[in-house]
Amino acid sequence: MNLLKEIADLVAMGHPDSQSKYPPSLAGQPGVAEKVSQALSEGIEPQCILTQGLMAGMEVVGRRFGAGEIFVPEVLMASKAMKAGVELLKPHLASASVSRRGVFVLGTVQGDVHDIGKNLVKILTEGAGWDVVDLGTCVPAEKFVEAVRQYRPVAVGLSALLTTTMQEMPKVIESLRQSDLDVPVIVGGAPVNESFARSIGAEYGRDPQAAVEFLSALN
Ligand code: B12
Repeated sequence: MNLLKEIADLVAMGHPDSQSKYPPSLAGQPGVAEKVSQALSEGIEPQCILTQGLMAGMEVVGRRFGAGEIFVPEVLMASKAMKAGVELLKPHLASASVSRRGVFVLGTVQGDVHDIGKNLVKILTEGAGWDVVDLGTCVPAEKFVEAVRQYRPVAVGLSALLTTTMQEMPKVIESLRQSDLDVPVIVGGAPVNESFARSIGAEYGRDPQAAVEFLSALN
């Protein structure tokens, strides 16, 4: 669908909305926000806009960044553009009518500032009925322990986007176990996979839906 491709391209170019002067070639022209609104009003499924529009654009950014074709400032603009779209989708992805099912503690591990994926997990688990305690980014193991003591969640979700910071995940699990907190943990993020998750005693979550299914199976 053309509109979804346009949204993906606008994310990749880092143009959040018509107010944004970045990139100069698109100043004053509709950005991600306007195109997402248009897609919603045309009745395109919010989930489709998310995956085939916003996330598809971010995938392109990831490839270009990895190949050294673009740098951190461009990636930051793309993240801003993606967030502008996610904000508009939020009310459609999260339905207020579902009954509350328990607490899910979520955070990006220490040393890691990536939060786009974590925020999507938050939106979709909240939408499915969990009260999400979002500890944010760069969260040290002790903070997870404190939050589990305080909120007694159904489960904990950890996100990491760097091969270095995914090594924090076993540390969090270790700290929870040493504190006698036997709470199930689900881990996700681009470098994480099934076998890594299994090796540290956690469940693997490829995407936010995996977190929803994991939580549903527990509760
Ligand atoms: C955006 C981005 C940034 C932005 C982050 C902005 C923000 N607010 O998040 C900025 C510019 C700050 C950034 C910084 C850096 N980044 Co960066 N970044 C990216 C990029 C392009 C996209 C990540 C993203 O948001 N993807 C979109 C979301 C939706 O996908 P996702 O996060 O994977 O989440 C999905 C799933 O993984 C899953 N999920 C995620 N978490 C969880 C948790 C649970 C519980 C569950 C169930 C599921 C789940 O659900 C999500 C939806 O499906 C990736 C490239 C890539 N392909 O991942 C590089 C990437 C992750 N970054 C990279 C690097 C190297 C860096 C820097 C070190 C660069 C530098 N030289 O400074 C710094 C590190 C900063 C730090 N200390 O954290 C590398 C990592 C390499 C590696 N293997 O370790 C990557 C892979 C780029 C590359 N190809 O080289 N980055």
